[in-house]
Amino acid sequence: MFNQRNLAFATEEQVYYPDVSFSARANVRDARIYDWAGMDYEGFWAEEAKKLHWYKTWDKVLEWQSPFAQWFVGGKLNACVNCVDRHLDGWRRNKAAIIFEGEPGDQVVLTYQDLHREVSKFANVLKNLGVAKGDVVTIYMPMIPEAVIAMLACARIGAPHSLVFGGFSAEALRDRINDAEAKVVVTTDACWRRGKAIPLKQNVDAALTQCSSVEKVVVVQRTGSEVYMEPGRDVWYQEEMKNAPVVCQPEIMDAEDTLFILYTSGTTGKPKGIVHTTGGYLTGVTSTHRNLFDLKEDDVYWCTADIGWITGHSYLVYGPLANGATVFVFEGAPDYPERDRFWELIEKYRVTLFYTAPTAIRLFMKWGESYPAGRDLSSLRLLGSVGEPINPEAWLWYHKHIGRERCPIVDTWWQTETGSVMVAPLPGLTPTKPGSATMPMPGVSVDVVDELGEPVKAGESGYLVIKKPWPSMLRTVYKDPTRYVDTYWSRFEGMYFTGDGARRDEDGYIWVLGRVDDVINVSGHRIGTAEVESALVEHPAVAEAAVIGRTHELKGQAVSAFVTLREGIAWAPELEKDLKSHVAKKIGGLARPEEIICAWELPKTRSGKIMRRLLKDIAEGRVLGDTSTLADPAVLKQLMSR
Ligand code: 6R9
Repeated sequence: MFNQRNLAFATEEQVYYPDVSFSARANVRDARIYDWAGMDYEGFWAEEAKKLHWYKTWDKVLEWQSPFAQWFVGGKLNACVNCVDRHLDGWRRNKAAIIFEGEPGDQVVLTYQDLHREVSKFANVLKNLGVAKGDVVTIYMPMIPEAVIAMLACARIGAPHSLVFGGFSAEALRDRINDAEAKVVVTTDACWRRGKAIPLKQNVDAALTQCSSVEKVVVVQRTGSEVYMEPGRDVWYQEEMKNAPVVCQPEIMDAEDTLFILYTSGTTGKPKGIVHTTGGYLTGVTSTHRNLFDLKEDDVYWCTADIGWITGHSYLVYGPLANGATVFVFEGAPDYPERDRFWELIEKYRVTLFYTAPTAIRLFMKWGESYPAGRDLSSLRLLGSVGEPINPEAWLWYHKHIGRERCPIVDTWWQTETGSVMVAPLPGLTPTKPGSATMPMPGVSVDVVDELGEPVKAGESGYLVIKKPWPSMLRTVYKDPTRYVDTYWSRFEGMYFTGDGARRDEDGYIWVLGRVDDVINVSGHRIGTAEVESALVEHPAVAEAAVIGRTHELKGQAVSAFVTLREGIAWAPELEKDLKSHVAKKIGGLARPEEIICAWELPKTRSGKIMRRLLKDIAEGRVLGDTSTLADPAVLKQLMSR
């Protein structure tokens, strides 16, 4: 197959082959894995599932009532037991599960045994606060060990968690708490960001003025900032943990019980609660983590993604811990106190596997190679990329200046909805091409199809779809199965539509081109144009708004907004500033528009649809595409002459 060195590639000059010595020791070295997983994907996934700890094995691998799937039907397990308890029997109990460094430089090491104790205690704290199996717990925390502990404690007692990224605003938090009807919120007083304490508890307080479901708030003391504690509602983590019992029997969960909900932006204003279940999700993330990162017992694995995103869930918590890995967790920013902080950490902790995002790599490129060059990165043996298409220049820079031309790069395409990686090279097998996520993972049926759902020919572009169910797939949109069907399963008959466009090259390699729907990918984070638009029109000065993603050198895409103002309101630089902070307040800093352009009218079709395509051309300074359906050409003139 393609791992043969004599295989001819149509684009030979761009091909990077796995190093022979790496391949010889790789976890996956037999290319026939693709064939047999392809012939019997249910059998393949069942074999992967058997590597987990089950109280009871399943009666049936897959129950598929399209588009609703159940995997490992009748199987019983607990995700926390798989991530923690099962490593306690042998020597691994004294292995570091988490090595943490905070932004100020504080360090914590938790062995698997330590993790077991802390998780069990916190599970008891949650129970004591009234959390029972099935109750949702919202976690709004920075990257500290207590966030991992809180997630695993929820999993232990069968309480689905819902993480909300710490950069989200009080209002975004409120909406997510209300949609999930969370009973308890776990947060911190504040978090460290470039030497400053950024309040989190304050946002929780603001959110909770409009959340009736929340009964208790647990506050981890992180920065020591002064916070308000509501009597009868708010408790300190450190206080509760003091006397919590160390034994907590895990709940025996059904394979299909919800493990967590995670909100993600879609094409309409309201974020979707993506539902992941226990058995299939854990199977998917554990298997892919082991195979993609070629995990060995003595690796130190670092995933820079925040725990509030799916990458943090799957490849910082569940996948690596289920595999008994040593996970490095870092709270801070890459440029604080210096621009070599990441490389300093790799040198200091001898990190071997490093997983980050293209947006970070482009930033490192901009800062220059002297920062990594000054550090010993010889411990690294594999690099990963996730979150957005990686441009070939960034890939080559990563390969040369971080991997020092020794480390394979796994460019991993996947989504919150897919739960685990769907398209990526296997590091010991797959020759890579800079910028291509290469090919579907074993047992996964990804294809690129045209408007009619027919596979595109080699060299052509189309829509990225998934044709068969997979264990870690989302099961539904929380409380909205219709939206699940409409969003993902209605575009093409019997196929899951990813929302991404892709090209398949002459060698069959997949090149993901980015979103083809109304989702903007800013620094690897998804933002719905509709969310930003509705935030803008809520502002008293704005009559109408259209938001697009335009190409941005560092962020991949940036939010660009076009607005028309209400009668009598004049455009001014202060208003632009005010609108930007209004969006940040409504959604979070990530969604803050890069620029806001004021127009007297937005370009629309004769049927009244805003022509975002033209706005994109304007924002990117391109020659305008087809304008024949435009209702009033004068509108464009004004926008162009800005
Ligand atoms: C894991 C994650 C999903 C969207 C996805 C796509 C983009 C992610 C990518 C990639 C090209 C990669 N994306 N990884 N595009 N190459 N390796 O990022 O999940 O936050 O849900 O975003 O991100 O557009 O559809 P999520």
